[in-house]
Amino acid sequence: MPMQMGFRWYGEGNDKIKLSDIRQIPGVSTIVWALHDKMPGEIWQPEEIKKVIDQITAAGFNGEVVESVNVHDDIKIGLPTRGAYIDNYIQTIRNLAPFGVKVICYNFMPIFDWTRSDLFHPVGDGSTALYYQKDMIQDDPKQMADYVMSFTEKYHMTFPGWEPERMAKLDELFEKYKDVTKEKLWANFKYFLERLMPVCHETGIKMAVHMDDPPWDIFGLPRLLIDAESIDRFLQMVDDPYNCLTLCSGSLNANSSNDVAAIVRKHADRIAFAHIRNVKHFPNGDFSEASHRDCDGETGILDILRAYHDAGWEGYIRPDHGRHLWDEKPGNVRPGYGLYDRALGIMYMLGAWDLMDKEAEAK
Ligand SMILES: [Mn+2]
Repeated sequence: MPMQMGFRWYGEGNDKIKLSDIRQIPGVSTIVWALHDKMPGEIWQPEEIKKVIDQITAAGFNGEVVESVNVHDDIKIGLPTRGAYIDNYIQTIRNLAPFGVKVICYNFMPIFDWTRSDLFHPVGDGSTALYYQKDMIQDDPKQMADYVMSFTEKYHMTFPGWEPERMAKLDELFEKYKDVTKEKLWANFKYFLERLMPVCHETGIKMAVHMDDPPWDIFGLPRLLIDAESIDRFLQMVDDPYNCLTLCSGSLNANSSNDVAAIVRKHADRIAFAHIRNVKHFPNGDFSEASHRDCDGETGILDILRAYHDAGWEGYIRPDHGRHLWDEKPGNVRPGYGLYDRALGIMYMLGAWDLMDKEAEAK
């Protein structure tokens, strides 16, 4: 079985892109989905899951990858209440299994999910992309949260990991995390995974942690999955075939010294899900997201694809963020999740992959 191409879809009424649009992109087998109205810690109920899976399968896809089932802050902080939230997480895994789900993507980042200073930054060719201005994300978490949340208010759009209910309690959250050192966060992470592994074996669902984005501490909050060394530590910490990675090339390569292809070669068997995103770096430390074409950034997209191909890798893959093209602008597109650039990214990846297949056949 070759790699399986996926496309992230936010669900009916929550995404302007229709499943019938995605159907016209060659090679997509898997819709990467979630119940986006669920708060971290809530159980996903079978009837809610069924409703989305029915839409996905009716459109000719499978719904084998969920991104994300978010982890409640109390689990990351290690509060006594974590037990009940882990029980809920386990129940959600059990509820997803009968619907054919194979991989759950999640992250273990304190408070903030992905972080950017500009969601619609001009790339220079008329398109826009997510942008990280280093000096804007240093001191004041509220400024950044307010900026991201301003899109929520203006366009009636919520972002995963940026739930208004959580962001309203930012001070309280920072206070709760104040004693959570990096080592404590690692320990809480291990505790969580060790409780999940038996149910993963039982249900056949792999837990695939997303890399921290960007891969460094922000606002004094520790971040764990940032480089090759921390990935080694993570995989050894819970050395189980169901404890896997969502290897996000763009998250890791925000630090340009991270060699994503080398990580693929070392750990292909533990990568359940691949995100392909290209990053363009600037000398002052800022970076912009870029098209998937290798030469448009420094991430090494072709080397990464070759590493997966050489490994005979059979996991799920998707274009990660794309630029906003043509008529895609604030108000009609989810930042990073337009239709066009992600479709172009898929064609780029499939082009490279098909050629590698042909070369391998000819040998
Ligand atoms: Mn990603």
